[in-house]
Amino acid sequence: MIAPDVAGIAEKLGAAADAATAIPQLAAETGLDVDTAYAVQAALLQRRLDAGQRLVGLKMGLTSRAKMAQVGVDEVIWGRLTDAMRVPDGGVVDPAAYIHPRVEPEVAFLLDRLPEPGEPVGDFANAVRAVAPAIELIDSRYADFRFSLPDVIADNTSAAAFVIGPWSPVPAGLDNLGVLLEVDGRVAQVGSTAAILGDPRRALDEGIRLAGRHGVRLESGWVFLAGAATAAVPLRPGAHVRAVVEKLGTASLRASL
Ligand code: OOG
Ligand code: MG
Repeated sequence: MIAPDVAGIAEKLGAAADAATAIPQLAAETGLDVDTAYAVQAALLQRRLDAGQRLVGLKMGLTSRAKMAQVGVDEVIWGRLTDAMRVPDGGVVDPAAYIHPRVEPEVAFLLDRLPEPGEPVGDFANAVRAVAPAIELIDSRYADFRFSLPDVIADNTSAAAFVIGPWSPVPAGLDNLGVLLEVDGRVAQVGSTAAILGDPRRALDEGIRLAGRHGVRLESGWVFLAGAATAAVPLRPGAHVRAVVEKLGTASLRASL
């Protein structure tokens, strides 16, 4: 089989996001494996940097069983966040700018002093300056929100937008905080931060390890999304969405009509 066309695949995925138009899955047809899929993801990031965006962080995906089960992929993955994806807390997003947007509750970390590559995080309170409740808006560029592992990695792990709530100092424990996703004042999903690899702090170890395999080193000042604790729900026009994390507070967004 001829080597997959990394630049060509990245261009297809980037154009699909720009036009908010789904494309067919492409990993099976192009022979894309996980390593090559991360190369596509890097090319997609470069496309955004060329358009003037800035890399501001990293997101984990499929760190909870609820998420793995929802999408039928059971490996932890990671993607890149740029400044253009950030929506202010309480801000408005236009659902028509996306293909089939979904929202999910997350915990965000503001990174501080990180260990050398290959070393464990050790003292979490040293590595992380602050924590916050967050919402991730995901939008697979593939038809019907269906994909294989290399497909979703190439598609920057469905990253589309994110909202960070108020930052707090790192609390003593993060491993068993209640998580709610509310839509229009009604509870849509309930979970616990324990669903995120047993403790969301572990997501940072995994992020450092997995991104390090591809030569990416996390940086001080970056935002880090630990992965959703619950399944994601579709974002409908006009919806008001809140993610509530016990002890950390609330992040919210509104979808325009
Ligand atoms: C993949 C992205 C998963 C998470 O928090 O688990 C993710 C997807 O569900 O489309 O962001
Ligand atoms: Mg997520």
